[in-house]
Order: sequence, then structure tokens, then C-alpha cells
Amino acid sequence: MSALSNIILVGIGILLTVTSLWYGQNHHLLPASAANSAPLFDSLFNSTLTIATGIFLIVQGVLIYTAIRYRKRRGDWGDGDPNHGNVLLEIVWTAIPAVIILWLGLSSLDVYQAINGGVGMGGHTHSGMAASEMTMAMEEPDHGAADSGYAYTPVVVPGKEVGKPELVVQVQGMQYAWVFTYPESGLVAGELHLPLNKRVRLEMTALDVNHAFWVPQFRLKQDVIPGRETYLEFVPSQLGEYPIICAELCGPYHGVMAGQLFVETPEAFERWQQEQILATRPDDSTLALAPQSESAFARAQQQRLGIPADIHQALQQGSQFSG
Ligand SMILES: [Cu+2]
Repeated sequence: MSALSNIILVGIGILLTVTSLWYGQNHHLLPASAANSAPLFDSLFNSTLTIATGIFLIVQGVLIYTAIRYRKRRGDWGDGDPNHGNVLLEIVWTAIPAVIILWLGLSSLDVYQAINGGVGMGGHTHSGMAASEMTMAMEEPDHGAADSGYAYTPVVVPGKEVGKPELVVQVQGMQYAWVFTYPESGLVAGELHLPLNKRVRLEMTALDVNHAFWVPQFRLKQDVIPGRETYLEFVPSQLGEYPIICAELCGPYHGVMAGQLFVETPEAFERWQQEQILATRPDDSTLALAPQSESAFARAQQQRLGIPADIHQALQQGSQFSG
């Protein structure tokens, strides 16, 4: 090989590396990130994409170069030189992907365990193999998770101290809706509201068939399975409204199985919770909180719901209404 072709090869190598590194960081393929789980996923995704870009460019480059360099020339009817086997090449192109896949697998397991509350595959926990910003500390739970036989492992995620979740929400998936229960207040809602910058733990199960809880902006996706609990643990970091999508084909109306997730300030979250509790349980406490006579309360509800006055009156008097 001449000195010139060596220089060209090194130049191509540098160009390839720079291009791959640049594209790995500037692909704009992911939506906005709105939870602390997103950077964990994104750094893994970016590294994977950097490697994939490099491999793509090498393979396509060699393909195009070979097609041009060794094309059939005019008047050449030969088969070309017999060429079979290259032990060194075969070792290299087996060893490099093996190392890449092994690294990818271990890094993925780390991220997977960080976002589902430290529960490993098959219920065992592992202690951060690949060096990363997540380290895991073993600790026994004092709620829920212990009953299902899983070890509960709080996860250190950037920007948030290790600790117990500040809010637990039970998620139920069913054909074709999500139902959210807030065990502390007993509230059951069709929307998931979460306070900003609080550590949240979702305890999820399904009532009928397999579903999957997916919030793209949080980079969270987890199977929701009848008969067992799965978990997600994260800290919402951006105010806003985000879609919850079912990511497991669960029946003919799977496509419409979507929900809404609202990240709110802790004050707005409290207000929403109080409003929901009042709206779903209009009992004595409702009247106590909004001091007014029963008829004034009924009138306000009538106006709020847009019930015509005569219908409302008829209903109040308990008389038959026909029209
Ligand atoms: Cu579903």
C-alpha cells in the first residue's frame, strides 16, 4: 500500500468517526424530553445511533466503492480471480459486533432497571454492571412490592436523591382505557396528573389482556400484564400535557386506547385532586367546603351542567317528566 492510499484511508476514518459522532448527537429523531428517565434513554440511544451510523457508512461505502472499482469492463467476459475465505477478516467482523452487542445488552439492562423501579428480569435485581450515572442500592420495601415477591430497589437518577417515591399511583389497563388510582386520597381518575419534580412510582396491572404503558416524552414503555405488577419509577421534569399510548396490540380497538398525562406544579396538582374528589363525591363535605344552602348548591350544579331550569325543577320535585 502506498503512502498516499494510507493517508486517504486515515482521512476517511477520521471523516467517518466525526460524521457518526455528529449525527449521533444531532439526529432530532426523539420528541422533547419531559422526565428524568429521558436522558438515561437518550444517551443510550445516541451511543447506539453513533455506532449504527458508523457501520452504515462503512458498509455502504465499501459496497459503492466495490461496485465502481470492480465493475465489468467493456470486452471482459472473465469470472475474475477465484477468492475464498479470509480468516483474519472473519475474526474481526465477528468479534467487533459481539463486543458491541454485549455492551448494548448490559447498558440496556441498566436503563431498563433504572426506569422500572429496580426490578430486574424474572424479579432478581442486579447491581449496575456497566459504569453509568445510575448506581443501585438494595433496600427492602415497606409497601406493595414486597407482597409480589420482588425486591424493591430505589434507583439513583440524575437530579434526584435516592429515596422512596413521593407519589404512588396504581395504573390499571383494560380494553380500551387506562384507570389511575391515587391510594393516598382514594381518588380514581381517567387522566394521570403528576406533580412536577416529585419522584413517582407507577404500580401497574391489567384487568383483561396484555397492554403496554408508553409515554414517548418520558421515554418510558412497560408491559402491563394481568395477574402481576410491573413498575415504572421516574421524576417528571417538564410541565405540560403528554399522550399515554397503549403499545401492545390488545384487541380491535387497541388504536384508540390512549390517555392523557398532565405534569403540573405541586399546587395545581393538589387543586386538581381536591376538585376531582369534590366532583366525584358530592357529599356533606362538599357543602362544608363551599358553604351555601343545599338549594343554592343544586342551582350551581344545574347551571354548571347546563340542565334547563324546568327539567331541573321537575327532577327536584321528583315528578315524572315526559317530553
Ligand atoms: Cu391496550
